Amino acid sequence: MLDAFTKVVAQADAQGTFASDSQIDALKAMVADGTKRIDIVNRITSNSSAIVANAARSLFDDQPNLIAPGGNAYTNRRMAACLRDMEIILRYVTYATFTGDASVLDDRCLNGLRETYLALGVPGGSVASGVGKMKDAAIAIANDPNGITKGDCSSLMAELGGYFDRAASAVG
Ligand code: PEB
Repeated sequence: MLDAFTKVVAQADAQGTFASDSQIDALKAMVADGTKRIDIVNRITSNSSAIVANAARSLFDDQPNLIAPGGNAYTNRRMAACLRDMEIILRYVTYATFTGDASVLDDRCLNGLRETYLALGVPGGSVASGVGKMKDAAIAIANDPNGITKGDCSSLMAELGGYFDRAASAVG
């Protein structure tokens, strides 16, 4: 598991070089935006239940076959597993956002997930659609200008969206 800083160090060390100017500039920009980054993680974390529940409701509205007999989220056990999976994915997206690096998401959540879903018969495209719904909700909450000092969060929102896209395309 790397963060944006350890990734730069690992890359530079592998080449036996000092960190480059552009790498230092990128990390400087990350530090300058650090409070915004932590605010984003905090907002998503404290709204995680609503983000998961609303995305799942909307997914089952779109794809009612999932909760009908024979569907992959049919029975309380599978429904619980489904909500838990969405929560796990959201949790790893917050970790990646926190560290500014996708490796924690890749290594501990997405690696092998497609194969797991194939083996279980869980429809990966439906999971991807649920992740897309969590993305929209998370960005709406994290990017809400009300009740917070206003600033430009566009690059952080693009980064956050990228982690959701990465999760969706890993299973979809
Ligand atoms: C991944 N999900 C399931 C299992 C595993 C994961 C390992 C099998 C074991 C179990 O049932 O608990 N676990 C999960 C994950 C990590 C992990 C992401 C990362 C660290 O450790 N069913 C649907 C929806 C979708 C869904 C499309 C969006 O119809 C999910 C939610 N996952 C789902 C379901 C099961 C499952 C298991 C229903 C149970 C499948 C079954 O037992 O038939």
